[in-house]
Amino acid sequence: MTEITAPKSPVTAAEFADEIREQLKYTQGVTPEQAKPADVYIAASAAIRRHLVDSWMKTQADMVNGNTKAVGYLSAEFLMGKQLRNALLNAGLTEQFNEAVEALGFSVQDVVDAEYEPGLGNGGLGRLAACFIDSLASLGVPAFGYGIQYKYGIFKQEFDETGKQIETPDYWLANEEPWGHIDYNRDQKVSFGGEVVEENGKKVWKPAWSVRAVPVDYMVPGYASGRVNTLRLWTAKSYDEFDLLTFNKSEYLDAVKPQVEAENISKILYPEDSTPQGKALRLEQQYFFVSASIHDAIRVFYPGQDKPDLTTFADKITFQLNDTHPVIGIPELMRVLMDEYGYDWGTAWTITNKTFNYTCHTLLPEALEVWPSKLIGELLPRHLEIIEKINAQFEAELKAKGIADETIKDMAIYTGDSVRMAYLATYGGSHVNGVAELHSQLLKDVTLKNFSDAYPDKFTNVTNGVTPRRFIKLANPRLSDLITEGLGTDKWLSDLELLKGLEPLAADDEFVKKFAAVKQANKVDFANYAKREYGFDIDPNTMINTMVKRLHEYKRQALKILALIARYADIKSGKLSADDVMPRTVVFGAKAAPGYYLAKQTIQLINNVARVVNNDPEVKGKLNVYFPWNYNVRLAQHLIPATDLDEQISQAGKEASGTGNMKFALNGAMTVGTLDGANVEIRERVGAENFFLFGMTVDEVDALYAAGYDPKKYYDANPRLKAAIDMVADGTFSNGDKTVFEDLVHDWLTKDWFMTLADFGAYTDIQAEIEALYAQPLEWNRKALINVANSGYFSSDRSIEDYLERIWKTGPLK
Ligand code: NBG
Repeated sequence: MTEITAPKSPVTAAEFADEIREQLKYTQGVTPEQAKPADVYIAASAAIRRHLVDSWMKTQADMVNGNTKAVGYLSAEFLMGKQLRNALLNAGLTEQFNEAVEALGFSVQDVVDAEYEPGLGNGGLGRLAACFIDSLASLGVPAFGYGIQYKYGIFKQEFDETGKQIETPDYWLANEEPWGHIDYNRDQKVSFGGEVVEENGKKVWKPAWSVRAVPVDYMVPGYASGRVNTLRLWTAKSYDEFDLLTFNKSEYLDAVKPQVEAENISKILYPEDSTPQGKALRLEQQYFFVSASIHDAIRVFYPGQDKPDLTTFADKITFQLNDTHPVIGIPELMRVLMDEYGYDWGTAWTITNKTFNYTCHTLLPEALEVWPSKLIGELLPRHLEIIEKINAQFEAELKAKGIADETIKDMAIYTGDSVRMAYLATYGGSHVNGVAELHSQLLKDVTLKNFSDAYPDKFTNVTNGVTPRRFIKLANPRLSDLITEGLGTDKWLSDLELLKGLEPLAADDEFVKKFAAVKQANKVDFANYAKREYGFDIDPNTMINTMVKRLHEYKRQALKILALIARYADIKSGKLSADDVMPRTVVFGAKAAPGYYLAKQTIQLINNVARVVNNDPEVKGKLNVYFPWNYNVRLAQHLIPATDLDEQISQAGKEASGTGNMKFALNGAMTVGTLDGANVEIRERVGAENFFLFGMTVDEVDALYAAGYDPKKYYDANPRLKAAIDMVADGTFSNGDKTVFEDLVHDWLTKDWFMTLADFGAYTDIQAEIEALYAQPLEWNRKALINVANSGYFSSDRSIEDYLERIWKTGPLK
């Protein structure tokens, strides 16, 4: 007997249809006959919200009245993905919805398609934040996600006819957005600029201008927990309406200038920060959401109190700093406690230090934010003073620990010219964590070594995870059903380690065949989706080999494309008969930062290799390359379940964790990867024999750097590598124009910072092993199933449990 624990809602499909009708009438003002799918989408969303609202209010009341410390997850990004299906799942209304929509005469697909995906994040970091708030709610832990409701999320990616990436703005709020509730009555004032003066021996900040931070609240329903938390995204509004006097002089643009400037703060995710104005805007954004959130937490936890006892603040809420973006919250809380509530420095420091913790998400030194002191001084003069004082206290503390002056200088939070936000976060909070074991170790050994030596107890690890609700249940219903069948329960959705129970079934050929059939059906689905959405003709009977992630040199999309070109060259030169080639469809998905030249060249190269290869009759059906544009959560949900082989091929020591790797393993893909980030832990769990490992280790990479790396040597020594690079250089993929990829080729041959060329041989060697296994479908699927069975650890529920135990020291609401 299969035990089903998914939440069951008391409402029937007919009742739910009535609720949708009511919303159509009272909020949309249309009859079901007049309604479009988009109306039904809005009405259904409103109806679902009504089912969640009691739990939402109760969760808030229990949080404020009880004595369970809440979590405030401060993040500049929340890459939520579409909301409707997730809300239905967690509210237990999926079936009722499907039936109701059909009863109303609509197609479920049309209604679901009417939702536009918000892109309020860049990649892994933003998607992790979304997984974490899902898990917090599912575990019943009281929490707020705090961030920004950007008007424009990450750009929409298109490709022009030459294969170049074109960025267009993504105005996701063009149509009604039913999930966020804007709450003008819970606004906060956030101020900037001006000067600090002394009044009666006290420092007083006299800001020059202010914006109104207005919260937009999203319900975050837990799965089967009865709890609904809040994601509070701030939007910036101007206090100044337009200037009527100026307007009447017909100077229309000038009349709205202050308003436009204020509202620019929440206009766009990650404004280009290569100019001073762009830098200022980023810092304004960061301070904007963090200041509003701190004040909001005080409002929530000390309701109606003029003189709250904020010495208890750290018992009410713990703030997690998601990377360096919210770190200005440390001096802000100091300022609030001292200047607004009159606490002395020491008390304020104790509270602040206890309240904050910091998660670092990178190993690239250039990704740790450093702000020019001048900029902070102009925008936040009081904060700069506080930072200077924190730095002085820090130096004294280090001196007292007997640390050498040279080292103290290296560790400076404030150097005079600049402020190092990662250092401020490390000193200013109680804990620092990396996001995979290897990453946390490298933080201690390299990136933050001095800090780890001085404060060893602060450092810990929490390996990332992903939510099984969205990335298995919603993305892969067939596999979900099979897992439930195999385990005899669907409890795995809230206890993913139960997947371990599938391991014995890997010995059962009948079960493995069912598992293979699930993958095959998903591949057919994906082929249809790719046809419908992109016009691609993908053959679902080929191996689907996927590489999806941001485009960055360290992730080494170049390695994949060069290996692919080498394979193509083998066939063209007759070294390999096309008949001997195992048919493969390679799918890329990646956005490059708009100003990142080499990354954009790589995109252009992939597109042009795809054009040439896909149009070459000699390799037809053997090798195909597709690059669906605008990779996002929705595409991920379609592509991951259909993937046979996943690529996690970053240079060892560069990918902090990766979370795509977890999603693929959980959906029964095999991984080819380096010993980097969470790959290490995935391999440990699924077993070395079930993971295609290749490439240099961190130590080997370091040794090669130290010895002096010369990529040209690898080019000269490996004829296949040479042939591939020569084809790029000679214009094979650019209609004979040798200039198109010349910079890329030049970089490979002279710099190759992430050692793509050095790992090329190992990477192409392991392809034989991959193809030999793929030729035995039963064995391939057996291993893929073992991957699923042993990846339960990579649930974001487990990550959150680790945070609760190691860092936050709190738990579910009682
Ligand atoms: C990214 C890392 C990934 C990691 C995610 C989530 C940033 C700054 N970092 O390896 O590159 O999986 O964070 O932790 O986006």
